[in-house]
Amino acid sequence: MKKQILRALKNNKENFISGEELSHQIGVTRTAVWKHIKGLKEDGYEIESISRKGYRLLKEPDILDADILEIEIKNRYIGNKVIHFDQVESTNTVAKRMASEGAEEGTVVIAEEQIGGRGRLGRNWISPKKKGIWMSIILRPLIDPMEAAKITQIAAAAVANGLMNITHKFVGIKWPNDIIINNKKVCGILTEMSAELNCMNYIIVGIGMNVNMTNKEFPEEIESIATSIRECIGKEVSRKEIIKEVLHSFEELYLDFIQNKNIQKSLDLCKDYSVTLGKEVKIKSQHEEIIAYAMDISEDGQLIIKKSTGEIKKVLSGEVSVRGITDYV
Ligand code: BTX
Repeated sequence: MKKQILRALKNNKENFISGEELSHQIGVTRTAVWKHIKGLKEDGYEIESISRKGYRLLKEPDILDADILEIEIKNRYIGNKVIHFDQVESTNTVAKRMASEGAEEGTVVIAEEQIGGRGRLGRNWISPKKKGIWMSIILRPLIDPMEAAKITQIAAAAVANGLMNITHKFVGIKWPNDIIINNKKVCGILTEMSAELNCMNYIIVGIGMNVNMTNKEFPEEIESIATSIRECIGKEVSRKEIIKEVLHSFEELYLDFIQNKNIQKSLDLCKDYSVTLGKEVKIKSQHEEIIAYAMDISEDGQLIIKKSTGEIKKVLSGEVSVRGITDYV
């Protein structure tokens, strides 16, 4: 009911809508309308009420309400269903469980706080309460598991694109999964999958983005390598607006890949935004550490490097640090 009232207020943002009209539209008494308006005000919505005129929505709070996000994310698939938690271990873990229980493609799991947020290779991802966007998207693409790396590239392109639209600052992609502003990490992407030999069950794309924390609020272990959108543009930003931009961009690029088999748009964005290409990189794998020159990103999302011996090689994953970016060690 609250959702319907909010939808009506949002559709009428500039104007007043009378209690009578609301009760008529939604099919409840005027007292019920009044109670729900009261509830919305308690949730932080600023609603002007004037007798004989009705109600008018003035300002919305930056809360991540699943109902509201479902109304406002105007995508075909991605974000049509949003599941919101106050606190989880990891949204990727929750999303994996839901995907294995049959959750539909495009479902987005989002949390205010993660107490066991994960990065790659078992590293942790710091995810303080209400300060960032900690979300996971469930996908069911009919692709070969070997192609999973492309999904990370699509996500990186979507995040960079979405953030550029919001910040109007230079946003960089450090291949394959970090988004960088001012040489520091503002967002990380963790892609996980469940697959059989040559068929994909599901993919989870986890996106962790520092939004409204100040530099001082980062714990010591990451304060020199991490930044937030707020630090970058000098004011608090609506997490909801960022989510909408990023998911919108993601859907466009993902559908182009799934329906038209076209990854080119995403790859072009990854190359345009890249802070890796044309730089000296250090690649650490289990057995070796290579210093090389980053030349290009291949069709399948791999990094093409040139070693000092002249040998050209493709790198699928591994630890890549880029000279000039603060975590170059
Ligand atoms: P990564 O392995 O590339 O980066 C992890 C490293 O990044 C850590 O070891 C630490 O040095 C640094 N780090 C940790 N927290 C932060 C932070 N908040 N900001 C900047 N740097 C940090 C990157 O892995 C992939 C991260 C994905 C996170 C999302 S959140 C939603 C979803 N759920 C989940 O558990 N993980 C994903």
